[in-house]
Amino acid sequence: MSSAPPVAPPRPSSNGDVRAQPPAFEGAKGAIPYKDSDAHALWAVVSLMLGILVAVLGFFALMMWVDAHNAKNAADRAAAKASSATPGATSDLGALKSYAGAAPSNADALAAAHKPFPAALPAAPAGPVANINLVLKDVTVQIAPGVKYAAWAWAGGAPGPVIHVRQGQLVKITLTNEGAIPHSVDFHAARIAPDKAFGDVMPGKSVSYTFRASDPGVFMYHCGTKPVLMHIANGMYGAIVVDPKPGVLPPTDKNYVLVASEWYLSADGLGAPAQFNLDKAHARMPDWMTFNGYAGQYVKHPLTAKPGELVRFWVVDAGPSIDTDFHVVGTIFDNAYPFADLSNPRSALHNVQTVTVPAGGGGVFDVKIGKPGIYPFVSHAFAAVDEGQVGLLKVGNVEGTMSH
Ligand SMILES: [Cu+2]
Repeated sequence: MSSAPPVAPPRPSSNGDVRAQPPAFEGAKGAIPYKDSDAHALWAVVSLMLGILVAVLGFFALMMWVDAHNAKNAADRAAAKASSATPGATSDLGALKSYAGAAPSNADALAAAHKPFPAALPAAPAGPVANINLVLKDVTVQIAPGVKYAAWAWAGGAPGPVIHVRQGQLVKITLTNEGAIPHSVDFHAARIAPDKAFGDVMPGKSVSYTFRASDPGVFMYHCGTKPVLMHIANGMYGAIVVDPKPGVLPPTDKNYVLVASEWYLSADGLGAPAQFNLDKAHARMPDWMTFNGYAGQYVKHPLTAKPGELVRFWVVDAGPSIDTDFHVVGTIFDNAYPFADLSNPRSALHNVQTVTVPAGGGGVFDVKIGKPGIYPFVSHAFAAVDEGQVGLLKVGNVEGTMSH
């Protein structure tokens, strides 16, 4: 902004007249004589500019007030909403009742009597075609000592049978639905149009499809009928191991398959069987988390190895929604194949402690343990351990139980 010229204010003359004071620089040599009309023009310009400045500042001040006012209104509305909400509406999640850890008095004896799901990898069928027959069935299963659950699962319960094929085999799936409602089966090991192969099968019907097991690894299979969350949570999942070509992976002494999953219960299941609770499943608030469908079954019935043997864990996380952070207490993975990618074993990880197996994914882990002892395997997201996702690997002929 330009400054006003140094014009002295008018002052009375000796005779009382008021006249303009000459500019201070009037005496400067070569100065242009100052005129009244020039001063008026200058004042007009200055006044105009001051006016514009005031208007601009005023505009911004108004905008700031509007912003502040809007923010205050928004805060008031939020506060009013919070204070006017009903207790039930704000505490829905808090109102979900957990049945985690529910157990009858004879739980220990029941756990000892429980026949554990066979974790040992079965042999792959010989020949170019692997024929797989799967039967879906509504069955009541035990998911923890004394805890019954009305499952939609497989003829043998949940998870479904471990399927073992070799890379390159043609896999022929025959699915029979003995359940009360439509179901289907989605194989993650397949590269196939899902709308053709994974369609619903009506109760009492069977369907067959084939796929080439071209990708080695361990993969989930599951019912893909809507709502998928409910069908998986009810037990409709399993694992398929696709062996890579011989010589690709280090040879093993023991192979164990673990399918991690979580259970969402409508009741404790100690009397009548519990059923699926959708609110808990949406909140990802399981009551039980398991390896192979039953909480802590390999604590009472440990998996075994001899000192120095190479043990391979083939892990699938069936979810439906929570990852498994796989870890073996007391050792380090000699080889880890994240996401069960066995197509390029040179990209495997070595000497790592914990590897996440995502829901709907797999992982392959090798351990070679020299010192006899009891080595727990867990999801190291430790709420999962409290809810049952834990087992023991007993190395050598040792006594005792878990340290964790
Ligand atoms: Cu289903």
